[in-house]
Amino acid sequence: MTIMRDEPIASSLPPGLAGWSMDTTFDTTDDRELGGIVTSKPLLTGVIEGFYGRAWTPRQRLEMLDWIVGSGMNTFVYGPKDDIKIRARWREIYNAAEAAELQDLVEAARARKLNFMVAIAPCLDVVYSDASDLKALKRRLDQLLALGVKHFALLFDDIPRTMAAADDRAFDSFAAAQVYFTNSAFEHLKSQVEQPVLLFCPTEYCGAFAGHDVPGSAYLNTVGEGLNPEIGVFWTGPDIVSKTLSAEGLREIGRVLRRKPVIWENFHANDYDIRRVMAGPLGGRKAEILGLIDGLITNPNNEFEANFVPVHTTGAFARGVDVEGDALAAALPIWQKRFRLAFTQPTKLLPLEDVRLLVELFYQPFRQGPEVEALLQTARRMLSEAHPDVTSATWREGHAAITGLRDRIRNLFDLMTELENRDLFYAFHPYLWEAREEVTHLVTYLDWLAEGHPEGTEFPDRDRIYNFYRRGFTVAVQELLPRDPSGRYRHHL
Ligand code: GDL
Repeated sequence: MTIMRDEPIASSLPPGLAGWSMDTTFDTTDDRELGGIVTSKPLLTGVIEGFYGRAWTPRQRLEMLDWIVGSGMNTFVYGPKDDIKIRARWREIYNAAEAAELQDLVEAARARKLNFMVAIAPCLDVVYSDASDLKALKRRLDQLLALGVKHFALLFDDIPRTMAAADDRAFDSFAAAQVYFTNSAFEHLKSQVEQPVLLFCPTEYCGAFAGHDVPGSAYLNTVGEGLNPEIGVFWTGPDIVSKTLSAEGLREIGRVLRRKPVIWENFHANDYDIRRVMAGPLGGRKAEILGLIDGLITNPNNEFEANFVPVHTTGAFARGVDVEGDALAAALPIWQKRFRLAFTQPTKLLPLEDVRLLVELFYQPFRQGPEVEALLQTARRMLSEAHPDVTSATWREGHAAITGLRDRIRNLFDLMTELENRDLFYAFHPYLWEAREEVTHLVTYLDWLAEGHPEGTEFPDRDRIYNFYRRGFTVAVQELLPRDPSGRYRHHL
């Protein structure tokens, strides 16, 4: 969908989103335990295109702005690792075509009253003490300021902690070098524009990178002490992809940083595991954390179309709504409108229960959807003995239930091939293919068990190449370091 610049916003929203309430000024409660830390800022909420891999298209970004508005959030951060001028070529300004593309986004965001933030990641080869590098950064900022950008992020994620020899001489530490560089950028922004916003992504952006000792991290303490208090700091939680974000953990990082963190939410990211997509609701976070953060910005799936429920439920969470219940239930029928089946007159949509099944199958990083998980549990029980009593009512019921799941997945797979929206189709196709293959294989096995094969006969494994899509170089390397059920490495297993 191309949005005309002077088109009124309400009419440019996708059907179903236009009437949604937009609450971008959601106020977080002051948290006294942080003592003395600025708390009155409105929560910065939204989406960061901040993953590795193929970036979204300009059209998808415009659509994402609508999703952000529709889910009551207020910010889009442009930061694809795939934009070479964000990271490897950070010193180079955008050419005319690239600048025009960004300008479109600036205007589209402005028309929707959204904050539009641009990331620059000078971290790979910057020499922090080199005046010409600071000049290069200012030139980049100036170009973006001229395009109307007022919100910026400086990213120092995923880099080695080594500095140029000149920096080792010039600064007490790696953190001090980054603090100097970032503070200087902020001073420059303040001299050019009123109320600029700058976020800093530290190299230690999660507890794991601070050796699981946040208060003891010299790096984070230096950032907390030295970084201009008006600059926000990104934090992903205890891990890069955090199962939970606890109030206690957020108080701890808040104390060290001397400000509340802005959460860079990787819960729905999938760039680190190409076999998965996270299409379910946000989870593992309780509303009590809202008073302990200055922002919640989600970095979701590479597949744009898989992100409707993630974005919607993240927005709902930021407004204090129960995500896995109310927000998910509200999002599904709206998302369903994108699942138009081609060649149907009048238009037919993928049935709601199939949209729900899609979400159940590709739910969250740490669990499947509840219904699918219950069925997997049934299958685990059925296969927990070498010679199960396949004539028992429980076993037969389980067999029927798993067969039913297979049939639903096959049906979903077939219907998805008819989607008019091919991006949506391809967003799930590889994952759905695997799901169908595996569950079909499982049912074939259960059928074979149920047939009561004669003692000593083997399941005809040659009918299917053994685990065919889990082969290749990566798996061969991974198999060198097997892990036991508790996750510990046992190379001799
Ligand atoms: C990261 C990267 C991010 C990536 C994510 C998930 C941060 C701050 N940086 O390490 O670009 O998408 O993990 O793989 O999260």
